[in-house]
Amino acid sequence: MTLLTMRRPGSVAVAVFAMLATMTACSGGAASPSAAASTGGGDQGTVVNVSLKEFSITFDRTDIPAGKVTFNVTNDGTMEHEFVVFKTDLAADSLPIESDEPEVDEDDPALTSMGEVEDIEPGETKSFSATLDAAKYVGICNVPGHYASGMYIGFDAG
Ligand SMILES: [Cu+2]
Repeated sequence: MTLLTMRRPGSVAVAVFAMLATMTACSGGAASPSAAASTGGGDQGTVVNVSLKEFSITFDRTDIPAGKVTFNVTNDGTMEHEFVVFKTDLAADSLPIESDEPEVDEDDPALTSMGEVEDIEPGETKSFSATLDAAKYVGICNVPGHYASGMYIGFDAG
């Protein structure tokens, strides 16, 4: 999905398709059991403001209690990015890489996806919420090449 979008960065149709495909995948439940779209109402839990740029990821807070967390992800860079959170005991700079693509293997058993936002254009903010156990997590941008360029951040919840 990401590769398709990357090859046609200007295509609104592809972006919409990607969003619909993501929503369909989420309704299946298996890939992102804790992810939920932020509706703007209700309890957002702990809010973490995330900044993406070439090529780094920064949070506005380092203390993240376990429980519901809402990530407000802003693309402060000049190219399209995405943000994915994995629960994992691996170090942030040591995630498994796919054999045929320069990106993290999101299906690796050492990684549990907690949710993501894709296709974030420069200047755009997208949000998602996840319920985090007290554990170790890594947030990355998995646009091909971006993880290896430094777009990752490790953090603990709890
Ligand atoms: Cu990126």
